[in-house]
Amino acid sequence: MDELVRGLISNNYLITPPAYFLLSEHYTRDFTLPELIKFAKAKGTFIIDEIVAEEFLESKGIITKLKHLEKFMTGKKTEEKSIEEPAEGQTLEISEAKEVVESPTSVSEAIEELEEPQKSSETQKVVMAEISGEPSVEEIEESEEEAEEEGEGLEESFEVNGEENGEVKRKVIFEEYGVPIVGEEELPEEKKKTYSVYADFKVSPKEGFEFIAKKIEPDFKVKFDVRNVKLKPPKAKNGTTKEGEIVVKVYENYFKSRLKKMRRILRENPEVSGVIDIGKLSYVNPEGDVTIIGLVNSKRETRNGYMFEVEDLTGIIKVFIGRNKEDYKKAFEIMPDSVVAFKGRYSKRGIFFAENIYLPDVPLYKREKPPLEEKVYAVLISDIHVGSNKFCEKAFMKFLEWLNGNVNTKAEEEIVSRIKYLIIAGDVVDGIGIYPGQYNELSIPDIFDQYEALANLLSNVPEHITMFIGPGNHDAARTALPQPEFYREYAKPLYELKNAVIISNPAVIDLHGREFLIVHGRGIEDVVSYVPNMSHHQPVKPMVQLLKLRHLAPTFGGKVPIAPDPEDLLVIESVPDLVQMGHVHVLDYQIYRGVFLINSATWQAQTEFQKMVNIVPTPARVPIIDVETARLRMIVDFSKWCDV
Ligand code: D5M
Ligand code: FE
Ligand code: ZN
Repeated sequence: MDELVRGLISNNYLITPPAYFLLSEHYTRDFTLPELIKFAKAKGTFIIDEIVAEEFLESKGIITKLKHLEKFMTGKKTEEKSIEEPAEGQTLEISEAKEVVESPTSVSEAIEELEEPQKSSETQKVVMAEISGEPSVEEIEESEEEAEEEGEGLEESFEVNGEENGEVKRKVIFEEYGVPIVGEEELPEEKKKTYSVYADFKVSPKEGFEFIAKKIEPDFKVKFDVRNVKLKPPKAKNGTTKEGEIVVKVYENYFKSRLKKMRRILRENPEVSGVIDIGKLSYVNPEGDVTIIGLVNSKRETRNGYMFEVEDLTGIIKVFIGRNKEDYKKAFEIMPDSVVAFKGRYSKRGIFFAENIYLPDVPLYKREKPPLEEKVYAVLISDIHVGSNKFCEKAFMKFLEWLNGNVNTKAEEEIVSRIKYLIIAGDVVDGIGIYPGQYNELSIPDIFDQYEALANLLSNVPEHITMFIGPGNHDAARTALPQPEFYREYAKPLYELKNAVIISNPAVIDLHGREFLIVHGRGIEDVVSYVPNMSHHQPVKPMVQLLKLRHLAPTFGGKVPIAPDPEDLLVIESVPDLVQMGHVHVLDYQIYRGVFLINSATWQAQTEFQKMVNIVPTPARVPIIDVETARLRMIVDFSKWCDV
């Protein structure tokens, strides 16, 4: 691979093909790698595209924009640069790299920052070097020192790094979106993995420990799994139907489905009466109160209140609620695209003046469930993030030992002996390419190995405990919600676990007659963005909000991508006994109208990215749920072993 591309990749920067064509002919002769990185860093980007490249060359006085554009428009490619550069150029680069190291405001800062995680972990460093096969600027400096000592030239020092000049056929391959990847020809020979996939970690049930759960009959059913829903995609009626029409049709069906389901929920509320279609409003007696149910297309604060645009299958109308109304505050809770009911009067001016707002919500009281003969417990976890160098592996191993009977107190003994279920609500591995700079924070830089590592760990969960495992946004699965399953090709080792049931996100599990709604929880992000007084630090509040709206991610076009399936599978159709979410990495719980809501936190310590956005996780706390009451029985804290 080209030296420039390789150098950038090893420092965690990417270059697009047009930018490469622009820069390659000038590289080493007119500018150095640290200079380019410094420039990109100042621009706040990890991707060097054509614009960045152009601005960089301009800043160096190498080109005028016009000149370059002309050349680029004619499509003339510059010759790919071979590794056999004049030694002079190399020397220049080294000396400049060294120079910037000494300057406190230089690019070395950027590079050091990026390389910090490698420094903190020797393994990581080895992995990085092995994968990229390219010396980072830091390593170049080291090489230089070696070279100086030995009185050798730079080429030799590259050989130390396994890069023999000219012998390997260099080739840059550009993946989709112009991301350069390593060419086939130069993939290094398969080497032994320098990271552990926990194959040698084995725990067995503690001898003499009585696992009462072994004798308790399992009683579980996956009540709702996205994969069991037969979606009927609309078909083109004839040969002339265009693709675009099908897309429109899918969205139409999606919203129809949402409206229909939410209408049913809202009408269970006895206060929501006298419902009429929006299209029929102009026929009603202007004196009487009526109720409309519709999807809120938009919401706008005015001087005196809130103005909404509300739509049902028969029409669209503007709905106004004044500040003086009792239900005015409920307007804050309405998220875009959620479905709510308004009671009020239709004015012939075409505006509906609302007195009351009804969120779909859940009934005030819950039906009692018959008691269970035996106490059984379920353990809720999420966001394990195996493969991240912030994964609290020691704490997770302690947890596995605990499940196997290595307990500290009598109370723990009683609980462990009766644990029958372990639910894992997504982000089970850290994945790859999930956020910029993630590569530097991976201890297992391969998605297959991450799932293998996770499965090796989970193979230590005692066999009498049934695991339910669903995907999250870091997993190898569809990004848009709902997420049907882990892609089998990647997560094969999970599917092969004997006592695991793979579930979708979301899913509903019935445990001994209690309904557990299991969701990864990206919808929380949208609530935090759209509803006042919500924060990541207390995730259960946004979870309650979603329950009140009876939808796991109501807003289209927000932070969370939603697949326009022909049916809306994110509606919370039946009221569960318990809702578990993860994603925000903070343990938090609350009872709302008889429903127990809990966020099961994480096994990942704070990442660099989370530091930047002020997310403070509470890793390695394990909530244990009493299945009978669907309430919290105990939190076991393993965080003292989370010293990553
Ligand atoms: O999410 C871990 C936490 O990080 C969670 O609170 C959401 C937050 N997060 C994740 N991605 C972003 C972006 N792009 N901006 C802001 N906050 C984010 P996890 O899914 O484990 O990465
Ligand atoms: Fe996560
Ligand atoms: Zn997540």
